[in-house]
Amino acid sequence: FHSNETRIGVLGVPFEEGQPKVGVANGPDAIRKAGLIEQLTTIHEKVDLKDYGNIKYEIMADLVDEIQQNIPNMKGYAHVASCNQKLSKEVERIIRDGRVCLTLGGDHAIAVGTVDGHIKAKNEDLCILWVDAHADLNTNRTSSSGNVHGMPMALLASELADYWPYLPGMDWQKPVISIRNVAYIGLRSVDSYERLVIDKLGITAFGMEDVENYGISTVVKMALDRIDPERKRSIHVSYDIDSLDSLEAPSTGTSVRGGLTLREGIQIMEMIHSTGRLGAMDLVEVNPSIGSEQDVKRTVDAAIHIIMAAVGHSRRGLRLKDVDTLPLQT
Ligand code: 6HN
Ligand code: MN
Ligand code: MN
Ligand code: MN
Repeated sequence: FHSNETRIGVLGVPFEEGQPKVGVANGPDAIRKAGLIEQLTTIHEKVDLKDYGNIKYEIMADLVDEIQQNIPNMKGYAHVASCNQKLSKEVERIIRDGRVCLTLGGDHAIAVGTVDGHIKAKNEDLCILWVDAHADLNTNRTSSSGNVHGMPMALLASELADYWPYLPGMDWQKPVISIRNVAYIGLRSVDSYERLVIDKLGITAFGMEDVENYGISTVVKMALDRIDPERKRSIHVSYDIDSLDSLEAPSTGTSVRGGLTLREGIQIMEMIHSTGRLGAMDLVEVNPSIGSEQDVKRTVDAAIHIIMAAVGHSRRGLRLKDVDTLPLQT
């Protein structure tokens, strides 16, 4: 089933304070420059696309000094809090405008804002598919890096709220999503405390060995059975490009070999599209400053393929409307 109108809003978030590598802030522009917007409008005649440009935020000045003393082990905290507050509002506005919100990162710390905005716009329960090599489930106590892009899922999950200190400047963010409504696909680099949380809370987590054993289609079906059993929830896909194998997506900050093929990555999003309930998607961690020109091209191109699948591009080709014969020679 494809409704004949597709309403999409694209939002860029040039944010890189959630991790130490320079360049991931240029992800949105690299993806646009490679032709994303033009390609999206070719999916079919009825695509209504609006590019909201790149987000701009002002840092909450009062946070800067206070935070570094009071919240240990969250690098760039003032930026993370400030950017996500603005981002949540923007995502909420785009979804309320009746569009699927497509957010281009930036590092994965921005998922705090996109998921929050999605929850606020839909005002109902939501489910999350987290496609990633990593679980992004660290707290500031368990993280060995202090990089907030390894923490967004722990900030969002209601079950983990008690494991955080008071976070000034984050009061707008309510950790209301239950971890029972979250499924991971693609895991292969999980920290010990993250593993503990996954086991204790019984989180739905499909690692690469599950993809190997069951195949990607079955994995996606099993994930949806768990997080959206009644097939009624709005789906949030948070797609970290490092879920793909390093050969498919070399230009990313925390690449891990042995990952998804691009075919598997596309298949996931075709299946999500066919539910008709994709509400928002993040495509994060494309870093055009990592690797050769070829590497960057390949990574950006993979990102575009995945996004195209998410919004209805079919590998079977476009079905012509009201045409069922070939044109004759004249
Ligand atoms: N990402 N688990 C590691 C950490 O630093 O907490 C890696 C996190 C990677 C985060 O790729 O979005
Ligand atoms: Mn930086
Ligand atoms: Mn991630
Ligand atoms: Mn990752």
